[in-house]
Amino acid sequence: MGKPLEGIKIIDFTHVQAGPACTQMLAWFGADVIKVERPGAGDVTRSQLRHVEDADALYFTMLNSNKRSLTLNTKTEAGKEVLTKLIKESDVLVENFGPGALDRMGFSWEHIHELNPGMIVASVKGFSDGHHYQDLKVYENVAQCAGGAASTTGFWDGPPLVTGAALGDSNTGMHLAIGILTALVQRNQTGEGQRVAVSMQDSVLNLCRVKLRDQQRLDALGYLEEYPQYPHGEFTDVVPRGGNAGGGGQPGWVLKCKGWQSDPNAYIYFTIQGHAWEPICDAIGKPEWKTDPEYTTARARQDKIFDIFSTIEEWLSDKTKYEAVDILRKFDIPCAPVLSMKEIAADESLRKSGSIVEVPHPKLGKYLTVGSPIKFSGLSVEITASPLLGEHTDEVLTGLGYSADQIAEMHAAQAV
Ligand code: CAO
Repeated sequence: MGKPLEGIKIIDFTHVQAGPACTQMLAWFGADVIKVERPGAGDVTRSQLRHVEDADALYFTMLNSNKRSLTLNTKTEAGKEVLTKLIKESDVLVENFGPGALDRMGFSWEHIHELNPGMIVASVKGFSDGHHYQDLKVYENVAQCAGGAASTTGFWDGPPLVTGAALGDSNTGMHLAIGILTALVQRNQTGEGQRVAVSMQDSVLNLCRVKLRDQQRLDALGYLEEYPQYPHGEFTDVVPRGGNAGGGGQPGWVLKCKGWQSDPNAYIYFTIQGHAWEPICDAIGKPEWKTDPEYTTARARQDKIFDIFSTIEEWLSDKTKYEAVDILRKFDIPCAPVLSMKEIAADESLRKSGSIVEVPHPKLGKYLTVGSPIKFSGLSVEITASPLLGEHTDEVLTGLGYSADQIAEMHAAQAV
């Protein structure tokens, strides 16, 4: 069976993380993704945080697998000519330059649409068109702050906190991928391309919707019953940082297990799901709580939730996080160990499912990267190495009809 996106040609004008994460996923699913990079330099992440001298950094290799690399100085006439030809025969152009850069290059949406009416032009920007910050350049943590994640993450007595998950970058790329696929489906119906724009602020906000829910509840009630501040602490008029509290109707917390004094990740996340209260009492050796009206309902438990968590921590004190989860899973209690990256890298299940893969690479030998988190019954996603800078330049130019002499001239004309 062919790959679903086979035949879709994508000009990948992306760099750093937000855009590359999007186009990498489309490449995994079969699109021909041609990464256009500045000659001599390429995507800045090729050289950022290297761990092997003269080899592409993992930051680059882990966001650009399954692609081809074409070096092109699109500020030269020769480069513009090649880009024009590419636009005429491609389906999608994806970019995440700073605001206005594509227009300054001479490739406005109107011009691209004129060259190829079927083309989809997909962009990531920090803020959406017309937003009062639309001129700002944006990186990951800036977006986490602007999208509501930072003000609602962390502990109430500390500053706003960003998370290690790339909510601003990769998450925005995933939103953009959905937008591109939607526009491709619409093009099948109408024959027309369109612009698809996703802002990092909006993508973070989309994942923070429960906090917007909480703001409205707080406005109405003056308190939020599932937050640690309730009922003993104070609320102001803004959604507070809730530490490790569960964001839904099920109270939860990160609890210490055996060895927490020396192992920073000797913890589990423990959720007190309503229906699991009786099994929890049995599991932690507190059967008397099953019938005590002070404990039988979620509302009755709320004002002593941290005492309950302390009791569970006492029970956990002689169990490793793995032992604890193995006991609790038998009682149908939603929980998981807090896993370090070292543990995740070595996880046999993740390797078996293809969620973590080892990829051979000409300069790094091999490297570990994430595979597709989406599993299909009719597609097996194979991850191949990211391209070296300009690895496919001659191949792509030949495909566009350039002769060997013209390609040599092109290289000379584009020299920076
Ligand atoms: N040939 C010639 N010029 C090229 C080129 C090529 N192949 N590829 C890029 N360029 C030029 C662009 O034309 C642009 O030039 P001008 O500014 O002179 O018009 C420049 O390189 C790129 O500028 P930039 O603003 O994109 O790059 P930056 O390093 O200054 O900013 C970033 C980086 C990420 C802050 C900015 O691109 C941005 O805000 N992007 C949108 C939001 C985003 O995606 N952020 C996520 C990044 S991941 O953390």
